[in-house]
Amino acid sequence: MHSGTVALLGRPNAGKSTLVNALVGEKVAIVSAQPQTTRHRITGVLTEGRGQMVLFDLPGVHRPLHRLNAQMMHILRETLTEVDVIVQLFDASQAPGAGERFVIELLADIGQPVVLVPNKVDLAHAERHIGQRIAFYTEQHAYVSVQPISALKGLGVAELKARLFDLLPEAEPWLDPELTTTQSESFFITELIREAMLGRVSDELPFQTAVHLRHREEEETGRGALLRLWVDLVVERDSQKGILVGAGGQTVKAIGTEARQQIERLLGARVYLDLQVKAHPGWRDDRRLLAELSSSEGVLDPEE
Ligand SMILES: Nc1nc2c(ncn2[C@@H]2O[C@H](COP(=O)(O)OP(=O)(O)OP(=O)(O)O)[C@@H](O)[C@H]2O)c(=O)[nH]1
Ligand SMILES: [Mg+2]
Repeated sequence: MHSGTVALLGRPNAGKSTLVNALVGEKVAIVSAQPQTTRHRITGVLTEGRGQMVLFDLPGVHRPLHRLNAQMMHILRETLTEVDVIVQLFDASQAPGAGERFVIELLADIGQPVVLVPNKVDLAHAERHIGQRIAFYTEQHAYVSVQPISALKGLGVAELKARLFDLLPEAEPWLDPELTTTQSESFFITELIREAMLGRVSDELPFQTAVHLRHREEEETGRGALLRLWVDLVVERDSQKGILVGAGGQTVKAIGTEARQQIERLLGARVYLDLQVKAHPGWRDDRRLLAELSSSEGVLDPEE
């Protein structure tokens, strides 16, 4: 059997989280049309007769301007040095540029095999230019293979999976085969709320918003388990609160309804969600809040 770790590398919005969900066959990572959706290392686990693949979904590569972003890039760099195989994903529907060069630079001192994966081949723009876009990468790094895919439509994903298992070292699975993720339930809850929020707001606001689970209680009722959640949507400035609250509170209400339904579906419990919008100037540079926000993150040491 072949078992080991795989890191997902690429720019924001390349489709890394979509691919991790497609490989695992279950939703373990949130996805949105906004860049910088993933802020932590999310672990997805896939166990088959062939072995076990531990996938690390990572934040998209970008130049950090805040402590939050520096933390994101730090965990990314660290993960790249630890894994058995790296998957470098790019959006094949877009012309490469300086952002892509910055991603390739991260591979300069990396000795592990890297598989180049052009994604979004379902989009018309991707097909026409794919050869030339692949060449942009292969001229700058020695990839072990190239596998075009559509993570969204599932095209090429089985082929990619087979290639990745081939590249993993011969080893028995070391994690429980039933496991699909190692993140804590509380962390996944805040992620699902952030996903609902990202689907409702655009532009600069998503970068400036965090989800903070203040308190949770579980209760057994005659109708099954009830999960009560008290959650803050944290923004940078008082003036931004209005955007999330919306006229007559309709935006925060819609985010809450959407998130509650997702949490209920994925965790199989009834949920009561108290969602508040709060301003916390400078939260992206606040060491204490950042530590608290990542404390429930399911970090798995590949050496364990
Ligand atoms: N058409 C198309 N869209 C895709 C495909 N894969 C992902 N997307 C879309 O691309 C957007 C970004 O997807 P994500 O999976 O969140 O991208 P990511 O690389 O994890 O982004 P960050 O977490 O911000 O780094 C979403 O709107 C996805 O639905 C694909 O194969 N085809
Ligand atoms: Mg992501």
